[in-house]
Order: sequence, then structure tokens, then C-alpha cells
Amino acid sequence: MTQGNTENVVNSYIRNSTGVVELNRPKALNSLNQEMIDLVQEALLSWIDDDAVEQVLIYSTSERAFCAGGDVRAVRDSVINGRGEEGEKYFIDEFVMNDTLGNFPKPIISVINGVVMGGGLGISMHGSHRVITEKAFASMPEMAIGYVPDVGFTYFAQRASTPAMATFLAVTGWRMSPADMLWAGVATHLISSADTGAFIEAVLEDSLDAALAAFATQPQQSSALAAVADQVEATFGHPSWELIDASLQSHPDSEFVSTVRELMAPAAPSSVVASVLLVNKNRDAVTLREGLDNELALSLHFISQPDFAEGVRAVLVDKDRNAAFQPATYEAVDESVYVSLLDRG
Ligand code: QUE
Repeated sequence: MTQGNTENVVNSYIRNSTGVVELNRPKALNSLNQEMIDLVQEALLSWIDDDAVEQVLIYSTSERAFCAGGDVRAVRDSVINGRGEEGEKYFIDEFVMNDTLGNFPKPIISVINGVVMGGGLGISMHGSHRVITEKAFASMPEMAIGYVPDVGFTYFAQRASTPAMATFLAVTGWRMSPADMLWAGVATHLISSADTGAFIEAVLEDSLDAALAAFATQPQQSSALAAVADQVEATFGHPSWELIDASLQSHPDSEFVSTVRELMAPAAPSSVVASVLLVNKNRDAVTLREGLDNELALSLHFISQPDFAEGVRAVLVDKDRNAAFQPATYEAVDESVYVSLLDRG
């Protein structure tokens, strides 16, 4: 147990009756690597049955980021250097941690200031309290790297919101504002970023209820996501990309349709087709673990495919944002591959 050590990528310690997890890899915007996942999981397991721990608090030492996602650069390196099993282990372990968070028998409070994407949502949204600041923004950006939405998002988001909205967020990578996060159920409370330190102190020294009573506030802006909810419900509530696309083609709100087309311009067609099937499959999942297993079936497939290495290259390695995905068109994607992967009983 350590506190304030700048060398460790995760610091965990108990203060009063709170188990604290401090994400501390600020130069990488806290993107989660294998070591961080191992440390978080180890801390959580040690606190489950420890009566001295009544709640868990997760926060970041970075003012820019809560957590920008998974360390997909490292996964890409493993895959292209013939160590694919390291990439597989990474996602298997990450999803176990997500499930531990989702089934944790005590309150888990995340304090989210700055960016939260992908794996960052996975480490926060399954907990009981997702406290954001006005500087928080969230997205599921996996379409751009030839991957699929994971960490339980395709299970969680359609229960917090609706299946159509979860599909929309997953395939467009829509950047959620604080108001959007609260409206969609990704966040539960809002505080001012100026009060982050005082809020954390109040949680640790007083109580969660007292901290929320003292600092929780309401968003200044309205939710742009709520403003397109009717259009999303009218077009994204279908079980395949082909049907959603047809619905978009005949939708009367051309401004909404162009927004969707623009957001999806960098998307890998295979990722989109698979993601719509995945969200639909997870409508029927009974537990988070079942949802994660469906995501894992696609995750382990996608990281072995050329689109993933190419997408991570284009977005995170060379940063040219000019990925050459194969196939490059939706018509050429073989949907049956993903149907089979999700249909393994
Ligand atoms: C899709 C992703 C990720 C992403 C961008 C995408 C992701 C991730 C990061 C990221 C961002 C900034 C960093 C960093 C990683 O970006 O998973 O180390 O400094 O971790 O389009 O899935």
C-alpha cells in the first residue's frame, strides 16, 4: 500500500474506511496497461472481505485525464511481434477487473475530471457512483482503431439508456459532454473541477453522502445527446448495420444524418457491422459477465485482424488518421463471421 509515490502507475492505500485507487500514469493519460490492471484487481480483491474498507474511491493524478482507454499500442506491439497471447491476456484480465467492479459489494466512487474513453469507462461506469466535473468528456472511440466496444459498455449502456442509444454511442464514438454523460446514465453526479480536491477529502474524512450534499451541482448546458434522442431511437434501434443504414438513408432529418455520417467517416466497416450485432446480442445477456464474454469473443478475434494493427497505427502510432481498412466498404463485410463468434452458446 503506497500513497503519493510518483513511480507507481497505480497507488492503492486505505485511508480511514476508504480503499483508494490512484491512477498515476499521467504521461499516457492513464491509459491502462497490464500492470495497472493487475494492481487495481489485486487491491479490489483485498478489500472485498475486509471490514475495515466500507467504500472504494478511484481518481486520477492527471488534471487532463481520468483514463484515455486501454494501452492498445502495447496490444498492437504484442500482436505484430508474434506475442498475441499477451494481448489476449490483457483483455481477459481487464474484463475480469470490470466484472469485479460491477459485482463489488460496497460503493465504488470514481471522480472523473478530463477525458474518459473505452477502458476508462470500464474502470468507472460499473461502480455505484460516477462523479464527473464540467471538464469531463467521454467517448467509445473503438471504430477508428478497427476494434469493438468492450469493457462491459455494450451491456451497461443499453441498461443505463436504451439499446438504440448504446448502438449510436458505440458506432459513432460521439463525444459526450458532462450533460450527455448524466443524461445517458454514464455519470451519476456532477461537481465543479475547482472542488475536486475538497470533494475527495470530504469523501475520505467525512462521508460520501456529506461530500455529495456539499458539492453536487447541476450542469450549465443542456444535453446535445438528449436533443437527438428521438432521431437516434428512430434510426439506431435495429439489430444490424444494414437495417440502420437503410433507416438513415430514408430519415427526414438531414442534419442528424450528416452528423452521423461525419462521425462515422473514420470507422472500420467490419468494426461497425460487428458492434451492432454485439449490442443486440447483449440485450439478452443476464449478467455483466455474460456481456463481457460476448465482447471478449469479438475482442480476441479483432485484435488478430489487420484492421486493428492498422487502426492503432493510424490513430496512435503514426497519428496520420488515414487508416486503410479491409474491407473498406460495408457491402464487402461478411457478417456471418461475427454471428458465429457470438453464437457459441
Ligand atoms: C481508440 C482507442 C483509444 C484511443 C483512441 C481511439 C485507446 C487509448 C487512447 C489513448 C489516447 C491518448 C494516450 C494514450 C492512449 O486512444 O484505447 O496513451 O496518450 O488508450 O480512437 O481505443
